[in-house]
Amino acid sequence: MKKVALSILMFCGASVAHAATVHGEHATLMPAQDQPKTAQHPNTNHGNKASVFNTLTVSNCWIRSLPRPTPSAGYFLIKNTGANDAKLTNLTIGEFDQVSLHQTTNEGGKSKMSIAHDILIPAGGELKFKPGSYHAMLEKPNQTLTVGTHVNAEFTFESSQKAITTCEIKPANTVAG
Ligand SMILES: [Cu+2]
Repeated sequence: MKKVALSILMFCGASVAHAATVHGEHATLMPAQDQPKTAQHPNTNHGNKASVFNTLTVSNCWIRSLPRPTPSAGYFLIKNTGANDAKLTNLTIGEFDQVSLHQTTNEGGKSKMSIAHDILIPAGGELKFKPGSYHAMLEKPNQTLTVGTHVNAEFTFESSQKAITTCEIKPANTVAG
């Protein structure tokens, strides 16, 4: 109990300092979720557990811009503040008709990618999707995406918890995010 009270105190202290000084870290604290422009949720069946225990967040999401109909890839950071390990099972991005979760591995100097199973985000830990590793394989784009714009992405975990974030369309030659 003492520890909890202390954390709250520290949090309040931090908030005051935050208000008094100017620094631009808001983005990492609060991912923007209001993107009315292309908000088309194909899945209206949101599990009611999802909003109650929000221990999984996704940030820093970006998508490599490639000319249609070339498949592209998406990268992001998943954080798990919960007490249990989490498993990512699905990702939906309305602008792509086919989205799958892939893993690039290196076997004897040969790069190879395959469907990723058991994508584990450890309790209290994080997992980064990045070039050369885990990535979202984005196929069958249904519209042209402009560099600098954002699209909505909805992540589903094994617990049926969901996380929603926005992904920035970045130039094809982007190295890492
Ligand atoms: Cu792939």
